Amino acid sequence: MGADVLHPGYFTAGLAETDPEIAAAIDDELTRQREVVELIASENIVSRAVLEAQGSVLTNKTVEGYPGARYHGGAVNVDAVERLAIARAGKLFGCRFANVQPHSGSQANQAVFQALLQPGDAVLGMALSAGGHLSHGASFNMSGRHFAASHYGVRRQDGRIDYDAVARLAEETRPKLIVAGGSSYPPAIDFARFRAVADAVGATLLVDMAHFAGLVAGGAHPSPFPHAHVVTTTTYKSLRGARGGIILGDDEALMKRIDAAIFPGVQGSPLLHGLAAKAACLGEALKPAFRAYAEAVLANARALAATLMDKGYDVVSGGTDTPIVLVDLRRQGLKGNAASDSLERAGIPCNKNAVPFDTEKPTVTSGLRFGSSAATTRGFGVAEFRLVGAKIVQVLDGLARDPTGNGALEAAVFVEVRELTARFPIYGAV
Ligand code: DSN
Repeated sequence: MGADVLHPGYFTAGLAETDPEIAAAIDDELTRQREVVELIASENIVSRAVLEAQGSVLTNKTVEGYPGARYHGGAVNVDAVERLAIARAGKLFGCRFANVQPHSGSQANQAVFQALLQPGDAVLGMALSAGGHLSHGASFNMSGRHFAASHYGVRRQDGRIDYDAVARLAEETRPKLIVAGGSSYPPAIDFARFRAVADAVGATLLVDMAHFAGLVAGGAHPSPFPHAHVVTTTTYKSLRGARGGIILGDDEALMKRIDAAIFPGVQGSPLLHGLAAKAACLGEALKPAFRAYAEAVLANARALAATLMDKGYDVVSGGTDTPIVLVDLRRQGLKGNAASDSLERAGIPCNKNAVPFDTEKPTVTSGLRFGSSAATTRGFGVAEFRLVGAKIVQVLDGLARDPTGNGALEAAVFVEVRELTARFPIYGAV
């Protein structure tokens, strides 16, 4: 009896036929992605090839362990995929070892903590409120609950890390691990300075380059190597891949501990379809065209920052060296939540974000975080980012003037946004 008798259409019918509700939601999401100017800094638009790898039959396969040393049989093809992903990650970032199994950036960071620390050990990371990430020791995250986390911030006058203050904190708290990097810190980080601080107290230096990894890959941002002992990243922001994480390093003994921390320490079976998608995105990032993409992401973010500043908006740190632009709305008297809702209704999704020394709750905030990676992928250049910056200002100025009556302006801007995005189609013209 074939599968078709037991469950007709199982291997042949598509989602629209078998589950119209889910198919409709996915179709609607494609329409949304086609129409809006996506400025959420942790998003991108993957290639058709990456999409194909992510949706491949590798989702049927389960293994545990690493290539050549699996706990399940039938691993020959996924071994080849994982070996390619490892080799490509090492070549792209110029390091000797890579673990490509983390399901996410948070799990990559968890594995580093698990590999290098005992519960209760001291760690030092950037405060969430200053632009750090949950997994860098936030009190409500595993990294802050199980470890003695201290935090450095940024200077009030320029929104930048005070490296002398980091050095003092490290002397006081004697961390075993120092984390550099964050989720909303636009300037470049002085990796050499962090390494000097780490060396002075005998700490390991972890650089989390999730937001600017694509720029490092494309030569548009300094590399954390050789300064970092270990580097984590996600694959789906400026690196332009499907969702997932990677851990990189040059120290064989340390990376062996990381491997054991990912499996069996933090995760079980890797997501093999995701692993193939990572390999595909790394392959794309190794091609010469990716360098032009990385340079454009940076130029576009800077064009957006400059446009907003020209119109009187405060951009934290006065610009950016990454895809991130962080806007402080306090001068306009706006809250981040209302501002992001208004921009979403105008077809420009972004996220509300705390700014340094914010007094609003995380669900409200006084800021907005923009990222240039996704719109750059669809072909936007500096001219389009200036135009989008002007539209953002139009919407936000309107909201500041009339907090409850901005609907007509939002709708008018969305019409212009649709006209703009229609000129830069994704996944084929409609
Ligand atoms: N780390 C989160 C962010 O920056 O939005 C998700 O990737």
